[in-house]
Amino acid sequence: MAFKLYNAPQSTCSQRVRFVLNSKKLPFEEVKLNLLEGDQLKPDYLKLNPNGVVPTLDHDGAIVIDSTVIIEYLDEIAPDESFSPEGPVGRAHMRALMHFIDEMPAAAVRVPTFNLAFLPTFQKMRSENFLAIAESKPLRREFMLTMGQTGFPKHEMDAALGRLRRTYERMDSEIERSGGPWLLGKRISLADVAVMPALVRMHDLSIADWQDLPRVVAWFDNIRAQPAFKPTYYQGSLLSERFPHLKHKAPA
Ligand SMILES: N[C@@H](CCC(=O)N[C@@H](CS)C(=O)NCC(=O)O)C(=O)O
Repeated sequence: MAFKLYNAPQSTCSQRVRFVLNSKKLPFEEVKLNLLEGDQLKPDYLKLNPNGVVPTLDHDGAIVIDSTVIIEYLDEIAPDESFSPEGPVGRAHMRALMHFIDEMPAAAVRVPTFNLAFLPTFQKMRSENFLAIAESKPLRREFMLTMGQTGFPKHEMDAALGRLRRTYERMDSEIERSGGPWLLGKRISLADVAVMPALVRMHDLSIADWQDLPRVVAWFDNIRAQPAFKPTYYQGSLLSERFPHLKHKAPA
């Protein structure tokens, strides 16, 4: 089996896939795209992924897109060290959580990410260049236009941070219900992997807001202690490692 992963080091969606590949010890070739330079919008890449986003997995020529779909696919074709509950009811619960995660934290985390890390790059552009980039994005056109070159306004930032806070509270109640330490109980699942990058990102941006939720604090320590964590978050995967203006804020 040969795997080629088109992705970006700092991309939260890519980090989900790298974590599962590393956990399952599946060797993969990594093609790194520069998202700020628009590699994801080039015609050859759009043939693989018409959404113009990373990640994309090429498995022996079969193209699989969308990070949640890719991690489910990997768990299906390499079922050792499974990340899915055994029964259909447990799997349905896991998938429902993954949908919640994609709608809530995975979407919300883009607002602080763009405002705090990427905005200075967009602010340096001539406005016609910025507009051309925004218009060329199949999936993120409106998001970019709403942000503009002045950034998301305070009410959008507050709403995103509120959605993230509600995610930590939901995680807390899921862990309490399942008995922990993971969202679905004793075994780590794809739902844990799906939410991991949002919490890592918020921690990296120094706006982690779950210290009053000890179950979530323990969850965060546990996921960072997984053997797959370090190879997934290799040098350059954290925004504070890439953007000098964030460095002074980086958490210990
Ligand atoms: N639902 C997609 C979303 C992918 C996505 O938004 N990828 C981001 C990086 S995490 C991206 O490629 N952004 C490029 C852009 O905004 O132009 C997935 O989970 O794969």
